[in-house]
Amino acid sequence: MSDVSAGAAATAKPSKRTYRGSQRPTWCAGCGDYSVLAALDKALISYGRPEEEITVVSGIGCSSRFPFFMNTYGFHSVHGRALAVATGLKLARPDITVIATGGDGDALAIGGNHFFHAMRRNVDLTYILMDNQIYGMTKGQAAPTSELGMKTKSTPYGTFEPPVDPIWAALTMGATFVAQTASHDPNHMTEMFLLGLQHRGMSFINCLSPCVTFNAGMDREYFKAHSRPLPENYDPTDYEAALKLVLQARRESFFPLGVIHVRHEPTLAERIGEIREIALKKSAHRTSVEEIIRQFL
Ligand SMILES: Cc1ncc(C[n+]2csc(CCOP(=O)(O)OP(=O)(O)O)c2C)c(N)n1
Ligand code: SF4
Ligand SMILES: [Mg+2]
Repeated sequence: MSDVSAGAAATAKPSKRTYRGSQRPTWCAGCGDYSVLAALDKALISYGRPEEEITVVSGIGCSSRFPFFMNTYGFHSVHGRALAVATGLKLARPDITVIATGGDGDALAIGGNHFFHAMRRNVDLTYILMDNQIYGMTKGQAAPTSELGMKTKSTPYGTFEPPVDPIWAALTMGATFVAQTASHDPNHMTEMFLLGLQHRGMSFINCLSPCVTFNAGMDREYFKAHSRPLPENYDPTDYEAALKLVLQARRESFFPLGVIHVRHEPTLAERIGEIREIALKKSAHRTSVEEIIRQFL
């Protein structure tokens, strides 16, 4: 579990009503984000932490509306800054479970800087990226994950930049749990979210979640047809195998679904704790600030 105390303080057994907020989602009918919300809800029921020990942090976008629809604490922050806020929160309150949610634009365009550094810092967070390969909220501009040549409102003649692969980015920047799932498979999503919540360290879960309004070509059927489960003998602890898999997926144009990589390393909070200990010991033998000032007088 992410925290040893997880679940221990639960007063009542979580139910369908525990984590669901009273506000009904305002997404378009058929939006993939509905299934993501339902799957997160189920994963949290299995995880079993009381709702007041969980915070959902987001940036801006359709997918970033998540905190409104949850009965946990929530922080609807600034576009591209979900991971910065979530990192600060986790450092200040390492005892709580912090979940970050958002879209491909939020994570990889305006938030790209924060994405890379949160991955390499191994912050103990669960980050759910709803990848619809478009800017949904602003009505259909190209996103960093949009396919090369895709025509959108901002690219009427087709995109000319190769897409960012979120799995490759997370793996190479150091995330210690990397998974991919899809909103057409709710049970798989629930399983991935639960494993992500239980992992201690940065859990990155890319979730193929169609925008039926502004990227109708990449709908549920498209993602279904282009997804493949991982081979039976796949070992997610083998980092090189994970890199090879992602390269193969890119060559053969498929989305691998499952836990692509997992390993265990100290988290950011643990590393900072160790440094604090060393610094405190050293400072015990140091000259005081007043003494230094006196020397200059
Ligand atoms: C600083 C800033 N720049 C730009 C915007 C406009 N904006 C709002 S949401 C968004 C992109 C949303 O796309 P994505 O993150 O993929 O989320 P989706 O709506 O697709 O779920 C943009 C550019 C903003 N709100 N704030
Ligand atoms: S615009 Fe797209 S991403 Fe936004 S709610 Fe509608 S279908 Fe979902
Ligand atoms: Mg998007």
